[in-house]
Amino acid sequence: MDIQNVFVLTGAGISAESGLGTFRDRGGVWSRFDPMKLATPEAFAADPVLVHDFYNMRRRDALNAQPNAAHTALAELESGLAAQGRNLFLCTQNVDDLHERAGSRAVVHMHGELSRVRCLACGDGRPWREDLTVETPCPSCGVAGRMRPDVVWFGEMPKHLDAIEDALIKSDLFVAIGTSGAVYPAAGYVAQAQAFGIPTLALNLEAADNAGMFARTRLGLASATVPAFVA
Ligand code: BV8
Repeated sequence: MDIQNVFVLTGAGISAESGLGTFRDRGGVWSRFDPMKLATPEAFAADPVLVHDFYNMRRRDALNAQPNAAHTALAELESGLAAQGRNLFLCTQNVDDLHERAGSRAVVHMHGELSRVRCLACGDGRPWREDLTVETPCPSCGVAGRMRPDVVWFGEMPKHLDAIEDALIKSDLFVAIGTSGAVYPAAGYVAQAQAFGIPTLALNLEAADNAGMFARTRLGLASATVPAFVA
């Protein structure tokens, strides 16, 4: 089969070997922190300082982490396909920047990015800065106390959904890497690919919640399975 467009969806598992915690594995982020107290708009309204501290901790961890062989392999896949006039659409649920730091040029962060903040008063989005606190006035509208992490919380609309759906329909291969298939709408993409007759592949450490939806699965560490897939 001639594969022109590859759609790759990544989750926290691809960054696990870089030392960043996953969410639902044993000892994962959500087993240590309550997502309803940290990753919802209501949580931010209730305690913006607690939420900012949580994301500052995640940001520091991400800055101290290095991309691993799986991130690098996807960057090589992107450039290799482009050299042949073909395309990789890389959609990540992750909010870290390890794909970019591994060399990927086009990364779609459907759950937003740790490296960005957004003003709730005027909507202005901008890079996060070390000295930024909850009280920092927005440089665009001047309102203080309304800057939030520019990530997508539970109950919020993920970003770039139209571009994602468009790329998914056009893809010739759907690959999910390091995701538990627990969070929607991302977890539903494999079912959509199947419905469109698109071949599907899961590269995961263990069977995901939606494992039954994949035509093929390769279990193992992403740092081994992704380079093997790309080779
Ligand atoms: C929304 C961002 C309205 C900030 C996160 C049906 C349809 C639509 C919505 C819903 C629905 N049912 C329920 C909902 C609501 C909800 C939802 O899905 N809840 C779940 C818990 C049931 N969804 C939402 O609220 C979403 N918004 O629905 O808006 C809408 C409606 C229709 C259509 C569109 C929109 C917003 C969800 C985003 C929430 N934000 N985080 C932050 O990071 O703090 S959630 C969080 O989960 C992260 O973003 C994370 O990326 C995401 C998914 O987790 P995974 O990446 O999969 O990580 P996990 O730990 O779970 O799994 C890791 C996997 O890796 C494991 O399988 C493990 O085996 C594997 N692994 C580990 N190590 C390795 C490895 N694999 C390979 N190698 C290794 N070394």
